[in-house]
Amino acid sequence: MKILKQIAQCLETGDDAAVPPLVSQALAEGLVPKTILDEGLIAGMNTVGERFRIHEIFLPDVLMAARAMYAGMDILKPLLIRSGISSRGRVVIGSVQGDLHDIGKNLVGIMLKGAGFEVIDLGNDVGAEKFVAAAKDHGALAIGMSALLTTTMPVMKEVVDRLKAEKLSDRIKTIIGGAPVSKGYADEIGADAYGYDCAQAVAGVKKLAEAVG
Ligand code: B1M
Repeated sequence: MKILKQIAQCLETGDDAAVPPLVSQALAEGLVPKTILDEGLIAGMNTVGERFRIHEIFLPDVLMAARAMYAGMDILKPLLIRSGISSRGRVVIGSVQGDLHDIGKNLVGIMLKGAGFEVIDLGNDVGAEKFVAAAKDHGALAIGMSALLTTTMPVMKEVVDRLKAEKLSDRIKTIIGGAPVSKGYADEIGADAYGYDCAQAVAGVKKLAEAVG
């Protein structure tokens, strides 16, 4: 669809001013928010990531793309969050220590809120101790961790290990995700669930909520 391609292209050119009117236009044309997110904003960001990987573009371009992504997410956010739903439980989320990537984590938070969970977002660069302390303080049923760098993924294991050491793993579950993370890695470190994308993150947390009762 032409409008989705235009949105994706705005991310590639870092044109954050052009994104909101295009997203509004796409909505007016009857496209659902999830399609605009997946096939417009995320598709554009994927191209940016690939071009960055092969050194066709550089860090400032990626930053501009992130700004354009957020300009679009601002419009979609209220549409993705349904209001007035009673809480299905609390979930603590964050990007792990050393990791400043927060777009995917924020999307996971938006979708969890939309599914009726209360979300305590610790932001980015969050260490194991802080994750566990926040989950205890808020009586959370799960900790959701996001990592975009292979170098920061080990923090996820630290959280899992800390929960085990404090004998909390029965009542505080873990779910992990992010581009370099896989189901295999989740199994390897003993995380309770893995989400390939934000929709799977919601499905995973729902299952965990059932498991902890
Ligand atoms: Co960076 N970066 N970046 N970056 N960046 C990547 C991750 C990279 C793959 C790019 C590349 O080389 N192709 C690469 C990592 C390589 C590696 O580790 N193997 C990389 C690098 C190297 C770096 C720096 C080191 C660059 C440098 O400084 N030389 C640096 C590190 C900074 C740091 O964190 N300490 C850096 C910096 C940045 C910016 C700040 C410029 C910016 C981030 C801005 C921001 O987040 N506010 C940025 C961006 C934008 C990217 C790419 C291009 C896009 C990431 C993104 O937002 N994608 C990325 C390339 C890529 O991933 N293709 C790249 C869109 C987002 C919706 O997807 O976050 O994957 P994602 O979330 C998905 C799923 O993964 C899942 O759901 C979401 C979709 O529904 N998901 C979960 C995410 N979290 C989940 C949690 C769950 C479940 C599912 O459960 C709890």
